Amino acid sequence: MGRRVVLGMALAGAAGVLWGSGAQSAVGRLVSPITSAGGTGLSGLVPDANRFRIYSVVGQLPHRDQSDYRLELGGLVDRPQTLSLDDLRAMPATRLVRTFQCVTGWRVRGVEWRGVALGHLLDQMGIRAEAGGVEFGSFDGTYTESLSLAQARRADVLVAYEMQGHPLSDDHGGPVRLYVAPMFGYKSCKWLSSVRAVAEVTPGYWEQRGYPLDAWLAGATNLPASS
Ligand SMILES: Nc1nc2c(c(=O)[nH]1)N[C@H]1C(S)=C(S)[C@@H](COP(=O)(O)O)O[C@H]1N2
Ligand SMILES: [Mo]
Repeated sequence: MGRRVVLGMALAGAAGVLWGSGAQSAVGRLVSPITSAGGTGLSGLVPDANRFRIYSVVGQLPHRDQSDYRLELGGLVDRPQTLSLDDLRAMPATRLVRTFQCVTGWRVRGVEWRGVALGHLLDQMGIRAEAGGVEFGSFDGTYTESLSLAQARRADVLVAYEMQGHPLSDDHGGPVRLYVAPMFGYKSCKWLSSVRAVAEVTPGYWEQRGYPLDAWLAGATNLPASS
């Protein structure tokens, strides 16, 4: 475990914010822990605008080598499959530049993401008619999220492997995370390990703890969780 992680955990507690990192370069990162309350990073103020807070509900940063990474696609589908990072990189890529926003108030403008449209994977999986939702799992062993099928098919929902022109780092959920551009950050499951078609939308980690199922940012064209 790196020095920054240890320092961040010592100051921020076992869960929640580990440190803040700059949007512009992963190299120019500063240790910038803020007070954590129940793992949500609720500090009552935004001490440092335009910086990411690094979140992990398990209190550590899971690591998976790029060559060992696998994404399990399954559930109510005709073609369950396991993809490597190379498989994902060989698919058509989508680039998005958007503001990243946490429901606790911090935001980072102009963040560049690159990855595969989740809808492309859903097409490959052959979603069965009885499916209504998509469930996401993390190799941190704890975090979950979900979207309605209609939400998951939006062109601005990515299975992302690059951020700011670099491979996605451990702290931001690499090698692969979900990036749900039109919604608050908690939908964007880090350390993504599985995508499963399910009968209906199921509440994820934070939703079981009170966050709303629909997490639309202002200005997004909304599709309800039930659609
Ligand atoms: N596996 C996992 N994914 C997660 C979280 C988490 O704690 N664990 N936190 C969520 C929340 S609340 C936010 S705002 C973003 C933060 O992304 P970042 O850590 O890259 O800043 O990740 C989301 N995805
Ligand atoms: Mo968040």
